[in-house]
Amino acid sequence: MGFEQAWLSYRMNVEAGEWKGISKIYADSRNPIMKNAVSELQKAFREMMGIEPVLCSDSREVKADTGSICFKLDRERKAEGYHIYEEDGNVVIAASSECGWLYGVFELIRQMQMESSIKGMNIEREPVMPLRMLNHWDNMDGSIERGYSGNSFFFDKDEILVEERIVTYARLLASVGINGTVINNVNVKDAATWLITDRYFEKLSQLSEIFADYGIKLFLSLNYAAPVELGELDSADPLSEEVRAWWKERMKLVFTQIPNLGGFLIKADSEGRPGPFTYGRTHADGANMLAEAAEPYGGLIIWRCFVYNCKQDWRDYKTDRARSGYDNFIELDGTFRDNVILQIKNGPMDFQVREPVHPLFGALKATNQMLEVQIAQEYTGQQRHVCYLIPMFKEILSFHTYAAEVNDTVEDIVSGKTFKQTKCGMAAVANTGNDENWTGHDLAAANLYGFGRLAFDPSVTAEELAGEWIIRTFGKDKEVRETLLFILMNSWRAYEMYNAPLGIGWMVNPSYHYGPSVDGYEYDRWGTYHRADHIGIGVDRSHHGTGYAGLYREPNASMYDNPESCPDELLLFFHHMPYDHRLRSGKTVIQHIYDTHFEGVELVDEMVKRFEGLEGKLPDKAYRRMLERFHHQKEHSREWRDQINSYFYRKSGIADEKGRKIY
Ligand code: GCV
Repeated sequence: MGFEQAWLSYRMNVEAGEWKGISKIYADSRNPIMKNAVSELQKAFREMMGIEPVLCSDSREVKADTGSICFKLDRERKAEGYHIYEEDGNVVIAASSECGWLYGVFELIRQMQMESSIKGMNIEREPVMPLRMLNHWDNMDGSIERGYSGNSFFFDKDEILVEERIVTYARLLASVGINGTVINNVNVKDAATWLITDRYFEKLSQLSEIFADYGIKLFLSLNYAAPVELGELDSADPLSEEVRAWWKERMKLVFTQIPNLGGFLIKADSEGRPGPFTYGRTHADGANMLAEAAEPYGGLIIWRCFVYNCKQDWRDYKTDRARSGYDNFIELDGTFRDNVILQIKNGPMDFQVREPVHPLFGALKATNQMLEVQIAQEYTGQQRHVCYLIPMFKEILSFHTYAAEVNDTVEDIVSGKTFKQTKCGMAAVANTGNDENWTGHDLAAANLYGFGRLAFDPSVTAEELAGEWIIRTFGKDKEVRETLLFILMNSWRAYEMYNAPLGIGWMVNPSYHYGPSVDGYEYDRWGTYHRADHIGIGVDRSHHGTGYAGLYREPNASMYDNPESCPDELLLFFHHMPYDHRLRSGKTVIQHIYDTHFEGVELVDEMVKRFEGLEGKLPDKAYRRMLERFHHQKEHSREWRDQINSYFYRKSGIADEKGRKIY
């Protein structure tokens, strides 16, 4: 399938005379990263201004010039950081490494697209989070677990694809500062177990080389039971000498055969995947065994904390899936090797439209940590509904954990500020596939764009990111900008309004997680309940219930524990409340449910109406793709509204104060 260039389409016309005055680029482009940087710059000038600055290799001439771009070595600067400034009418990009120059080039192109003035330009940046990664859940048969934009562009029929698209993929990632990617699903099965064997080394090295030339490290998801499943040993016990020796040999082979490999991501003892529990060992035993073997090659072991008992009996009111990540890992704090990073989902459940921040953030003090978010919209409309997630990520990053007097937010922790760590960062479960526009819904690309930019620089607002993404993708037209900004900035709020109420989550169809099914998970064995009856709804996670609220540091623990101080939007996550309980907003729980469901649909109608006004102002193909999805969202939001409202009307017997139609 063909593919578009997303925000690197360079389809807009840059008019500004200052930019048009650039006539030379001074660069030594022998290094492959520099070669890519320079050719990107040339492409941008050519496509947006129709000019071809001359490439000169001798930078001594630059002094006598104006209207040129040149690259300068600045050894003081951190790797990946850059300083762009104007000097005597020339643009200088100073950095200490090729990656810094590459990021500087993408920054300059961004400034060009925003038509910022060159005169007096002075931009200094370095990435706030050391690791900024994508996690693809791509299977080797070409399918993607929770993929909503076509098939994999990495794999097909158990083979690795190395196609032209990969280069554009790498450009897109580098342009927003993403520096690592895990290309295969964390559920490693069948052929994927063989990725660490010579069956796939050649293709993997080709991929890793393409990525390396854009400053990106290749990572793989690993099958914990590989020694057994590859038929070489009878055990994967992390304390067995034989198993440890096997991994040492394997890591030596893999790291020497795949240059630029960054390391491995592991899902163990979770949802049926094997892990150290099989041998009565801890997650630290498992992670440390792999880390010791990968350490000589600078390899990282990224170990996921998504571990829970997925077979809870509904009569059991004490077991709580939300607690399990914490309970499984807290005792292990400080016992992991230095090249292990624990990767923690943003919330304790699973990427719901609203969850509290995972309590491990702020609790773990002596362990490298990474935040995992999901831009694949598994529970937030599957890239058929528009749901711009950056405002949610901003809230998560700015959450105060109270783990320290200062620098105590999630952002501080995963940037290494709180506990002085260098191996930390943020990963997003990717939303890409081989659809022409990469992300199914054209507007879902704003999540990919925003995620990368945010991990590099969390100080940017969600609105700024949306605004610049719109300009870079669709150009400068004012109406286009204002309309799409309105849609993006209201989309998460709208989705939350017609979805499960007040933080309770999970009212989706089990297994494929799309569309409303209030009781779908209530009568399932996965321990994800809402516990609604005719009097009230919610899970008691206070000290009277599962005690989950107490896992946070004070004052968060007390705030969540008490229904009077618990924020409305999370009330039912923490408490079982009667329908006539008055929220802090002044509304009763039941009236809140009705109102938000009606208002959510009205907001979608408004978004669709405004979108339809853009006909003729957007590229036709993109407009039609989006229009089809908007029409679906309009219908589907009504289904959500009606199912949720009638369910609670029938359960509670309480009528809507405003007398609207509830079935
Ligand atoms: C890759 C959820 C998803 C699964 C996913 C899992 C995980 O349960 O529904 O598809 O598996 O999370 O994050 O490992």
